[in-house]
Amino acid sequence: MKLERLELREVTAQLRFRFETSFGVERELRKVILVVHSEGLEGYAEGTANNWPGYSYETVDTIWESLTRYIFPRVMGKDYATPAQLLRDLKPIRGHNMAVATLETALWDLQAKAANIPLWQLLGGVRTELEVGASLGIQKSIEDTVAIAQQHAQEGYKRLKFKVKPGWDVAPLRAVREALPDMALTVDANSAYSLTDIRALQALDELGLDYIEQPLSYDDLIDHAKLQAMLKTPICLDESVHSPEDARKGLGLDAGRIINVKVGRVRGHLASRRVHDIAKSFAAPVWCGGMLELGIGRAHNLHMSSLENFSLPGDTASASRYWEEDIVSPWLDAVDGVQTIPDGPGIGVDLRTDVLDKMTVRKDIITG
Ligand code: OSB
Ligand code: MG
Repeated sequence: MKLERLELREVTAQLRFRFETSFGVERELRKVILVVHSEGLEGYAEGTANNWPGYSYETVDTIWESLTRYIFPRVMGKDYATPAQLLRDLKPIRGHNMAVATLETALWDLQAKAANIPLWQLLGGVRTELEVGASLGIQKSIEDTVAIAQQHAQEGYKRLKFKVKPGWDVAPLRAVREALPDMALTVDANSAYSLTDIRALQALDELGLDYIEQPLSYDDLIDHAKLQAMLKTPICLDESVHSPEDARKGLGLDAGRIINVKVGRVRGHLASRRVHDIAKSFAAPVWCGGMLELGIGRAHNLHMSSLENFSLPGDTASASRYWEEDIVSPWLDAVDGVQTIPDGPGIGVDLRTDVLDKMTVRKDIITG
């Protein structure tokens, strides 16, 4: 896969709902889209950072800068047999995992297209039908929370995840639990708590949640281990795991018992697969997280979720839940809470260049 010509774009898209988390509100999203041209094929990737450094220090702007200033100059014109070879050349770049993953995942798409197989097969996946969940933002009231929970349960989602923060946790979840006694429910705090909030966390522990996602700091494993020892509910690590090494340490310390794998956060598909393998060796399930992706990032997430140990529903909900229009066809929509991985070569979706052009706010062409 010779890196002959790269097309980098920034696009904007309006979310169909207001998405509030403990770190802020998302509405108008900016995304980076990369098309790698190589030997007559096109590899597609999406940068998964958000607009603002609330979830991660990486943003749309840092992805753009890292790719154009540090990453592309090291690799342009080179010929890579595998994404692993690319990663070796990018090893000196510390961090910027979402930027590295943008190029790495495009190479996986290319490699699968060159072999004329779907990406899930190249990754070693075992299933093409995926049970999916939905991640629901903080609502204005408890009634709104119960209503949106019931709506998504009716649509067939297999697990509902609620964003929480101190002061917005036990009461809304208790109301949802009463309305949906048998539903798989989880919460995601995006690092909003500390050990001094133990009373709220212990009250959540009584609600029969499948897991509590990233309650404590993004860079912490020690306090998560202390908290896990005090809870029946498994902790699921998200922000704390940036690498397979972090997964080994986190699970080894019993800082959590489940991992949310986000392809960008851990540096791409190869690292995601390693996190998956390490979790499996600890008998810990993983699931695929989301970053409010457009169709390219969503397709990559679906392919990754085909691996065996992705045994819990992911945040890989229907694309039409998020967007009026998407940049790929076909639509990546779940039917009764089940997504089917697109079957064509590579990520298996076509770019809708008309929509992409309409959403594009900047564009750069890099040649080798
Ligand atoms: O913590 O999982 C998270 C979105 C942006 C940043 C962080 C997170 C999320 C989500 C939404 O929960 C997942 C999705 O629906 O794509
Ligand atoms: Mg999360």
